[in-house]
Amino acid sequence: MIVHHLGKSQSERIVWLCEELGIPYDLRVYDRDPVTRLAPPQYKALHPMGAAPVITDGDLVLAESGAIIEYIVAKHGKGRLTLAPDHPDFAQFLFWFHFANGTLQPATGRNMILSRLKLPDDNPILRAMKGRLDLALGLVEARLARSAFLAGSEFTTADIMIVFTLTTMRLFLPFDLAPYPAILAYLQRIGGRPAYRRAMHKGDPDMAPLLT
Ligand SMILES: N[C@@H](CCC(=O)N[C@@H](CS)C(=O)NCC(=O)O)C(=O)O
Repeated sequence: MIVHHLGKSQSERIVWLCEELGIPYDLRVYDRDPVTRLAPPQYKALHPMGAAPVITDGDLVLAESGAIIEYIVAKHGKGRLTLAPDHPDFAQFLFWFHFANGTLQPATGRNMILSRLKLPDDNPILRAMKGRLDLALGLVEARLARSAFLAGSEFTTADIMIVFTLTTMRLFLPFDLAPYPAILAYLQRIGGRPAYRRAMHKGDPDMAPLLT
């Protein structure tokens, strides 16, 4: 299996997952275009959507973070990093796994695009979208004030899904985590994981993870 990692992107999740599982994989790293910050043509050629992450596994070309994570965990996880339906936190696990890329990441993406339009601070769309992001971050904060990881006491792929948005995404949309002490404490726990440190070092050796 080849993990195609676009520098400073959501594909860091897949490198991290492989490191957590300790499975063999080949890593190919691609730099973003220095002007547009988009994926280079070689990356765009991998999949019709042209966005990171992408993996190739034999003839299979698979995109979309959630699909790739579910694919790898189903094939190689042996039950690790997920919660089974009979686990008391199963529904929490599902909620947070999907919340990460279904709500939080799109909220940051919309704010990133709006920030480029240089709208006045009182623009109603800007305020509404900022409000949505604050609401989502507040929900994560409340969850992490009560449990060590998103699904509960166990580290799962829900955590692997969300950490990009709380860290590397802030290169593209700077937002202050000072009002969210439980998120900051959580990021310190994440930064203490050897697999996370290995993944970030392999994928983005020139970047210190944005854990504060
Ligand atoms: N929902 C998709 C989002 C993919 C996405 O937007 N990836 C960004 C990286 S953070 C990308 O490839 N941007 C560069 C580009 O579009 O050229 C996923 O999670 O896989």
